[in-house]
Amino acid sequence: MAETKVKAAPKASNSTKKSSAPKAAPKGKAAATAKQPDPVLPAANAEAKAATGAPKATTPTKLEFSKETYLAWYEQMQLMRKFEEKAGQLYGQQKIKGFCHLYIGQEACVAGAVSALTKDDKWITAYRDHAHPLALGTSPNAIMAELFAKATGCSKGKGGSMHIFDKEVNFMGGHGIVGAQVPMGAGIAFAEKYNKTGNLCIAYMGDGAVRQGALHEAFNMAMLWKLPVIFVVENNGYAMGTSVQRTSNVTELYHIGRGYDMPSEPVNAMNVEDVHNAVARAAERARAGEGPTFLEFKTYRYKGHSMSDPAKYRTKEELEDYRSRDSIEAVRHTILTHNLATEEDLAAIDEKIKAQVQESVEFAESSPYPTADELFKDVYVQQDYPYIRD
Ligand SMILES: Cc1ncc(C[n+]2csc(CCOP(=O)(O)OP(=O)(O)O)c2C)c(N)n1
Ligand SMILES: [Mg+2]
Repeated sequence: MAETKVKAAPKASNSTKKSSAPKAAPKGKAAATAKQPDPVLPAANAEAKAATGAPKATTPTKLEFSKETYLAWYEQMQLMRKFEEKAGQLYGQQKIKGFCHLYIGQEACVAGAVSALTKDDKWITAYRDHAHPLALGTSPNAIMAELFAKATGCSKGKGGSMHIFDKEVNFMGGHGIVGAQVPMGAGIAFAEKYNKTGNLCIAYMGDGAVRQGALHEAFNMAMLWKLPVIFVVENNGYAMGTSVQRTSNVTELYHIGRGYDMPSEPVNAMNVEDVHNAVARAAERARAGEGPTFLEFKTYRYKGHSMSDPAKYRTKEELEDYRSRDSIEAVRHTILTHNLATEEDLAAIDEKIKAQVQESVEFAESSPYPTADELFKDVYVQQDYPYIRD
């Protein structure tokens, strides 16, 4: 079909780009405006699109999920938060060294996906990576020991905070190079498709990663080969101290999927139910052979980028606004309002988590450091690779 020729739209300056559409929209293919049905956004989520401008963690009047699911979400998210609060404290005491990026505030991004996927699906993410394996079932002991760089850590004390791995729960890391895990996620999905396993890969990234070239190459191939992959951008508004608005021409990041005709949705990720539903829809498509989905999780990190960031580039009001919609508080509220459990039941879960976290610290403290002969192990598959010399 011949493309309809359209006059170039006037170039938008930075300050006016959001309202700079040409006055008379030209006829033809390029005349689509925001008011017309979105060809990429699945109809089922049209409401979510409208809602995500101002995400609110709400208590549903009618319950969509079982009591077990709500309690599992509560427990998983509390474990993530309490574990990381402790890690933050220990970092302050210099017991944990090096880099340490906390996920506090973003917990629903992981909990809602765990409940929507199977145990055999594969996971990969960037360096903000403590919460994913915790929710997948990696022992808090092994993660805390890794933060302490101890031999009993899940990466044998050689990876640290940014390189948590656990094959047992299909967690493929833990990657420090911004965007590197995006093509790797596509590659994992390729393997699943090639081996006809019926499993998929969920690949998380930060908003900083969507401006990496590797993402675009991976998106193209994933669509071309209809790979069973769910790409998730955890849009917490900032890449280190730089806001999305200052670095991206396209600030509704899910629109980036459109260039590849990839089904793409915004998701209010302060709300665990919304996360579950979006991931479940994407998983259904992936398993039906329809290929990838790009989900933009609108979320927020309460702490700075890393432990050395006082986060002076944002306002107190902005932080408080997100805190007031905290996903854990929302789930707690739902559980209590719908009598799924009592205050005492939740307190018992909190106590259990406190003990688990404490145990992980004791385990890490009392574990040995790796020995010197570990230095060249796990670097190359081939142990006598030419670059390794005595
Ligand atoms: C290729 C590359 N460039 C730069 C860096 C330095 N760096 C580390 S984290 C980061 C910001 C990434 O932010 P985002 O993707 O939004 O993830 P978030 O920290 O918000 O989870 C940058 C630029 C890096 N690790 N890799
Ligand atoms: Mg970010």
